Amino acid sequence: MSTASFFSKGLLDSGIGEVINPDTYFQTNLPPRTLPEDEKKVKEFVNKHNKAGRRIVLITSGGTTVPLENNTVRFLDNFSAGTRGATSAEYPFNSFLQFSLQPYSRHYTHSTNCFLDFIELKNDGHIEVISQYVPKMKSILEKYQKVKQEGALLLISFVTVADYLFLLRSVTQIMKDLNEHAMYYLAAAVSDFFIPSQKMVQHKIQSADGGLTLTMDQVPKFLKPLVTNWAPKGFIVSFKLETDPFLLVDKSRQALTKYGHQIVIGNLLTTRKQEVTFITKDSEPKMQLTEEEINNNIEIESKIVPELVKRHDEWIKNAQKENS
Ligand code: PAZ
Repeated sequence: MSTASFFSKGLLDSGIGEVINPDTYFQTNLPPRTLPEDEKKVKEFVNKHNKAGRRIVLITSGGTTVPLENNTVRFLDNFSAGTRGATSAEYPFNSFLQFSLQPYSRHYTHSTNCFLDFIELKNDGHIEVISQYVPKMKSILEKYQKVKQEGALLLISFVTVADYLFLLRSVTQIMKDLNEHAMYYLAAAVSDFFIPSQKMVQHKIQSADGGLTLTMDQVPKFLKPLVTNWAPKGFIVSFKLETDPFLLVDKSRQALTKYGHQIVIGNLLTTRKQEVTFITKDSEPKMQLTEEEINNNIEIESKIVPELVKRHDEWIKNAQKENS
């Protein structure tokens, strides 16, 4: 099976803000300026790969910022380095909405992995990859070039939570006709709180005025309209991040029950790279890397993605049975 994918990339509450519904949110906030251009790219991408009989996966990844001023100098960010989405996009499915780390180049962009440390300047002025790094870089480069040649990866950026939500709504609606063949892999860390533009100060907040007290409104729970209206037949996987191990499974199950999608993958901040829990309607298996796998730099996404592809296959088969 070949697939194609997209990939994408804020919190503080010190008061009680308003709660609005998703429609009001979209009516009272401005879409990103690049939305029409991004929609065009996504339509072309979806049409091309759909015609070629490839499955399409929307991967969202990275944090979402919440500006504190209309002329933004300061903002709050939700934690995410963007590793989950960027890494997942390199395994058997590839696609996205993004900021921060990107697939393939992520191996050479961390502060501990600066690409300049992998190359050397020769006496004749040529620049070469240091020989010990060639095998790994060659293998990543081959995969990257293949994906590029096939146009199997579309990168779309977002920064603020508003950018993210407008893009998410547009992309899922463009993918709606793919029905059960579309997968939504929602790993972005989406802020739960924001300050509406009309309640935000115009200019940089001045520290001369003393401490800062913020009142934020709640970002509406967009998973509800996504599951019910934007992508009602799609295979939808969301992630849930917690820091308290005693809350993880309960909070993940609450999300699954509330929104009615297929899987919530629960993970803890401290162990997210070694362990996740798949919460489905009738099970909650843990997926863990062994000590040996950790020592061999195996990435947990190399297990998550094939498992999801298998479950998506079953989802498609069941939908086709129901339709026949
Ligand atoms: O990008 P990263 O690898 O640093 O972190 C990934 C993650 C923990 C943000 C992701 O797996 C996740 O749980 N996303 C959902 C976050 C949330 O509950 O809003």
